[in-house]
Amino acid sequence: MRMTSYLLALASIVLPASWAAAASPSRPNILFIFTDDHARHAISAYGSKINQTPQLDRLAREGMLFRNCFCTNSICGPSRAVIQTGKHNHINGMIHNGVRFDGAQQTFPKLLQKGGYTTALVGKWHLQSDPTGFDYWEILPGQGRYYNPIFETATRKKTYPGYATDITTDLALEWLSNGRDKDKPFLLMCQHKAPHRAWDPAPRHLSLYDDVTIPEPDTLFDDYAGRVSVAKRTTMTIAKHMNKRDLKLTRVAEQNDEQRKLWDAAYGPKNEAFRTANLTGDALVRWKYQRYIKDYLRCVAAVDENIGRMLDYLDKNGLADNTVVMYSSDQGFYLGDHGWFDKRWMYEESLSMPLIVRWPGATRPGTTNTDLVQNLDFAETFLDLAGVPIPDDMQGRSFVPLLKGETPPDWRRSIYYHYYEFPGWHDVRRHYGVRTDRHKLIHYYDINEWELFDLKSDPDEMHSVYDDPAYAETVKELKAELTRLRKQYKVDTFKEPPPPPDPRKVQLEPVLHFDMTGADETTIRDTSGKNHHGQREHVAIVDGRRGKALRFDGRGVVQIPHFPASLDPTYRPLTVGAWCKPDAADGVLVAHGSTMFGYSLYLKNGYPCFDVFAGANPFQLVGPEKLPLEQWTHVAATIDADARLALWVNGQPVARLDDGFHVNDRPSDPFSVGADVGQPAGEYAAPLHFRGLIEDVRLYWGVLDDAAMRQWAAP
Ligand code: SGN
Ligand code: CA
Repeated sequence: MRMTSYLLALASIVLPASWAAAASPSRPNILFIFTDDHARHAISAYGSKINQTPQLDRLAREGMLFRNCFCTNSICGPSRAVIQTGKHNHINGMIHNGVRFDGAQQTFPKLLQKGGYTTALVGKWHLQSDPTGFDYWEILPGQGRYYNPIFETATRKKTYPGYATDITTDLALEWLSNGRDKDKPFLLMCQHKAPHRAWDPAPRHLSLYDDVTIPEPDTLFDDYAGRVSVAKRTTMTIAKHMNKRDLKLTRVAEQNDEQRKLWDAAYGPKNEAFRTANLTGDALVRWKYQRYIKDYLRCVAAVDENIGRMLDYLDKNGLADNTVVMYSSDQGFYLGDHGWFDKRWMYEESLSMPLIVRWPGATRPGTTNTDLVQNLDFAETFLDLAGVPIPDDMQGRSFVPLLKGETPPDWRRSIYYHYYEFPGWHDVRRHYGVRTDRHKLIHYYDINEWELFDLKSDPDEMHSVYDDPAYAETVKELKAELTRLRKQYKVDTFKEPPPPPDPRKVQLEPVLHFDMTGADETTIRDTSGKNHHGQREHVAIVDGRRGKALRFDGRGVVQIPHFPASLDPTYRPLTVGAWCKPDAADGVLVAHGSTMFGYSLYLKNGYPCFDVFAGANPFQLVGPEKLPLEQWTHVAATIDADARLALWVNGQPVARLDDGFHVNDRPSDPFSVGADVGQPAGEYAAPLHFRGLIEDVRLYWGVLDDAAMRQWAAP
């Protein structure tokens, strides 16, 4: 543990009154203030170059700031599950956000409750199952929303007018005042949604930072040379992967009239100026960065103010001295660093968690700790603070000694990290790794690529030295350390779900073919032999171009109701298409999924279009010419193994996009023909019924070669 002399001097002034007097009080209250995606480099106590956080700074001044706190898995649900259990995700089950946390397992709130604490949780939870171990809980369902949020308890749902960060604090304070059993020490987990995407600021902060330019990170224009091959294939760049909602070029749906007015007054003129400026290239990236970072920091400003409200409440109600206040966030975040937003990677910006703890009477005010700690240690620390025994099966270690200024000689020298959410949002490959105070070794095990960073000479992790002979010994040592950690934490025996098939290895074969032979009253038979039979509603079978065709009258659809795994387009190269004879200029030929994950081949104003959505990132191709009405045309779309998109009309490519993307996770809505059921998988309002004839519908997991495409499209 280190302390600057300035802080030491400060501490010696403050100590006699508050520190020496109360010798480590037993069973303190615990206030855990937790945010979502708040990176350390957006906290001035951590040296932020982009904002001021006076209330967090106050907490740091009065407590201990941890410079080396890291998550075990840089994603929301998993981080929360680790905190609940004190165990790595392969043990608590929550390896990624798609899992439902098993709340029946041992968690620290339950142990505190048994140990005589009264416990409460408000705000973001995001573990899918109901919270357990709390006397009171009131949470945002799923991700929750910023404006007029809905909160739910075990028995009811309620919409609260206002802004989520304020309301979460209101609920927390209300419980402190009137909800809790005042005869018991309390645990209060106050968990904000902010500053999570889509970074919607409070009405009072909509114009904050309007008059300044926020400094750009040095790595905003990273080209990913010198890093793992897949670094450039991630869909989380400021340049290409921010949607209109992120950039506030569309409104927030949940606002009331008054909020909308303020919103329009703030963004309206700024958006107008943006539209007339017609920015392109780097200037456009810079504009997006400013828009993004300002909204992010506006959300942080509301968090900081609300932390101030909580601290003031403790002061005014005589609770400050016997309450441990701990501030953290589920993981870090890219604030334009490496050109990105989001998290997931084991690189510093998203691996790091802020951790500031104020423990009057035990922790020396204004101190800094540099030992390696993790969210894996939070549960153990809370139990230790409360004097409740720490179960042997927990995998972290209480940092109470660190808070008292004593680092045990056998404190950990390395941390283990493991990210699993692939396929999924933003396309970050699964990886595990080890970090010491100096080095970081990462293994992208699905593709068997490694990275090694020397954090001393390359703190921004711009150049992997894995292949540098000068580091051969370090690689050897760290590999041994990884093996040791994987054994210690029992990762080596864990069986995880297989990754999606390598697109290059997928064989070309039709997986669905509707040629309309063998159709009956309710079913369209799949003649590919793969049994992807479709259900038809309001669709007639009529004579077509060569054989039989489907006749759509503006309300019909053919869909495959249950989701066969064999139709999952995740990371697959594909060819999809049909012959069509449209009677109207708009209509869906084939669609699967939604604007989260999915694809759609359709006509808009007569133009053929192909949309692909990869984690809400839109990729779109539009043909240069309208399709003739009442004439047969062959339309198809392809995504190849390198995720290049193409749109084909009559066997010829008419539009291409070289940096497109695969559909990167399982679409939620069915595969459909003649309309898009459920949420739209294209930029239109669903169902966008087709009118006219469709025949010879085919889907392949692979790209047809030119000859095969021409044959299918032959008149
Ligand atoms: C949402 C976001 C993603 C984010 C995940 C996970 N998209 O899906 O950008 O990575 O949550 O975040 S959004 O368009 O819906 O905002 S987490 O905090 O829940 O792990
Ligand atoms: Ca998060």
